[in-house]
Amino acid sequence: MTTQQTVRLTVAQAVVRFLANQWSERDGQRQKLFAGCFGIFGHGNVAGLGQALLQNELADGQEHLPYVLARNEQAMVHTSVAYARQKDRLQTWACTASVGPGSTNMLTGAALATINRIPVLLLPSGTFATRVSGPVLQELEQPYAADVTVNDAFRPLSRFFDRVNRPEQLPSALLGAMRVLTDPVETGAVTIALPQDVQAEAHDWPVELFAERVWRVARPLPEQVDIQDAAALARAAKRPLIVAGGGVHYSGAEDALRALCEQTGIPVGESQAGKGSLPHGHPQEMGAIGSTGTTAANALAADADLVIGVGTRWSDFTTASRTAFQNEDVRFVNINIARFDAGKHAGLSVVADAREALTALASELEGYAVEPAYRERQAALWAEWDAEVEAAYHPSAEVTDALAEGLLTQGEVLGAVNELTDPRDVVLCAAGSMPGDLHKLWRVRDRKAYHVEYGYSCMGYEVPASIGIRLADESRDVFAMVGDGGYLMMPTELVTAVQERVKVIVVLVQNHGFHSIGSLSESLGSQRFGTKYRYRDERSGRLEGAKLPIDLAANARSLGAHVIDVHSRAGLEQAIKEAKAAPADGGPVVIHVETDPTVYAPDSNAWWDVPVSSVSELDSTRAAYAEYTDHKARQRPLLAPPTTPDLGERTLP
Ligand SMILES: Cc1ncc(C[n+]2csc(CCOP(=O)(O)OP(=O)(O)O)c2C)c(N)n1
Ligand SMILES: [Mg+2]
Repeated sequence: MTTQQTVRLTVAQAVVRFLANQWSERDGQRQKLFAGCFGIFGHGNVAGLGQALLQNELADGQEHLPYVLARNEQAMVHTSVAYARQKDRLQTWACTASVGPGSTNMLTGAALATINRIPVLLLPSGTFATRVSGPVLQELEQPYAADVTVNDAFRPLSRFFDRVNRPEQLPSALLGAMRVLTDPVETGAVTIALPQDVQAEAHDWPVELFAERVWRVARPLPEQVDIQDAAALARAAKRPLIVAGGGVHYSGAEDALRALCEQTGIPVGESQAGKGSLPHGHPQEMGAIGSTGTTAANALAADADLVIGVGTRWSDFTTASRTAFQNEDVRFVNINIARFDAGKHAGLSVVADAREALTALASELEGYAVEPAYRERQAALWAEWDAEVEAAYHPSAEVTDALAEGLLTQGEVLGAVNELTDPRDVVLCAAGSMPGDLHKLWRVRDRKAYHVEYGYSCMGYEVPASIGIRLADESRDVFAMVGDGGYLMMPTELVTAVQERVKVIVVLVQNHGFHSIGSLSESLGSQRFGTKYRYRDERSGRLEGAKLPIDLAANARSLGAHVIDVHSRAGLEQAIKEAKAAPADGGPVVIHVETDPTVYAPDSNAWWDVPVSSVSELDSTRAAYAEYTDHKARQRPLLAPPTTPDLGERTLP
């Protein structure tokens, strides 16, 4: 009889050693599952995980889990998520935080990860499992439930949650966490709460817990019968349309999509996460769809009789709050790895990996193509839209002459960045008016070159995410487009970029407040109330006085960034070139530019459902409500027609 070999380590040391030995694999390619661990220490992790990470950093002959000090716990989750998204969800980071506020600061990041279906491992610290010293500093006490801690708030935001109250629970917690992180259906925020006394407790672990483990990321195949039904629907359709979502990118299905489109002539509209599924200029590429869509994609959507969603979760922006698809008989086919999404809009569910399903569909559709007139329509619609984009990138003298000295339009800022970056450079954004403008206007030339977080649209994502994107691929420059509001939420990680000498380029677009919410407010009758960064006016007592004397360029400079202040189109172009030429290990570069928010991106007349007060003392609100009810009348439940069309004889295998 052999006795099982064991090794004596603390729980925290076991966590670090285990994480350093996890790998993911897809299509025969293997990579470390964890690039490292971000953290901010305090009581709860300084002596537990902190000691374990130190010991790991100093050890020779062991797999390493590099530690990086961040500035804000929410931000370090954003950095990890951006890294994982850029790595097609095959690699991520762990995040450790101290007891209480350190841990709950990660909640927003957890929600963002889960909503965007991006893997990240969160290790919030907990108060004592033994409770002997309680209540400790920062401990929540609930009279009705002695075992509740602030970390229970992670439960609804995580795809997997465990709290390790005894060392014996750790192996199953870790294995469960890895299973969910590497499962493309389940993935999102994964949380293992670690009470501070448990982290420091020693235990005899079986050595096999620390063996190298490889987690295969699955590519489930579609059911042949589903592919046959989908193909029959396509053959019966006159005006089919594909809607590409983030799943196209995560699966690496761009080539399969392109082949299907070229073979059949089916056009493609893209969600925010799916943008770049086809490159700009491809004949079937109709660009953004939905509330922030192009006129081309939205015109095709309006009378499409078959909509094939690929890897999309059908958010309200994608469906223009269920007004984008107006054909009475429109049917949906949903190719999705998650049955949950595949079932939406009463669509025909094709539960599979996107690349596999698109390849199977292309072969089932051999010999089928849309009519030439439909291809001609696509080309005409696209030419019309692309001319609008060109005009936004290069506004006429009539537009620019009307601007105050030193101000640019937002469209020309995006245009200059687009035209002066390399095709592989990454543009990044999350909240404000720029995500919508980027969705409409950005010309994507590489599959990983567009990164707009629009699942949670979280102000503050941009600066920390730029670090994650750059760490994921140092051969690309990263341009974080951030508004003044978003910048003020989370400029902190510029310091982390300085510390790690990470070259990120932040384009800080100053327009003195919330242009996005301001124009939304105005369109809903709320008169831009409370959306400008202004002094309180002495007479009216309202926030409509002079502009605040804030200098965000100086702010960025004070945090260690190299800042370029621009006041003209030529100055902006020069700044972009200078930023690109900056050293690869020179840390962050910030380009500060002021824009005139009253010049809008071209409109596609699409709608987004934001309810308006149904009774009001204000004329502006009453007018907006009348318009709102008109739009509401166009909203459709998007359920299948009552009778299923006859698909004809199906050849069974
Ligand atoms: C954390 C967070 N809080 C609030 C919002 C709601 N919100 C969306 S955009 C926006 C204003 C963004 O301002 P800024 O970054 O200056 O961009 P601009 O709208 O001026 O383009 C707000 C408050 C949000 N998306 N995220
Ligand atoms: Mg702003």
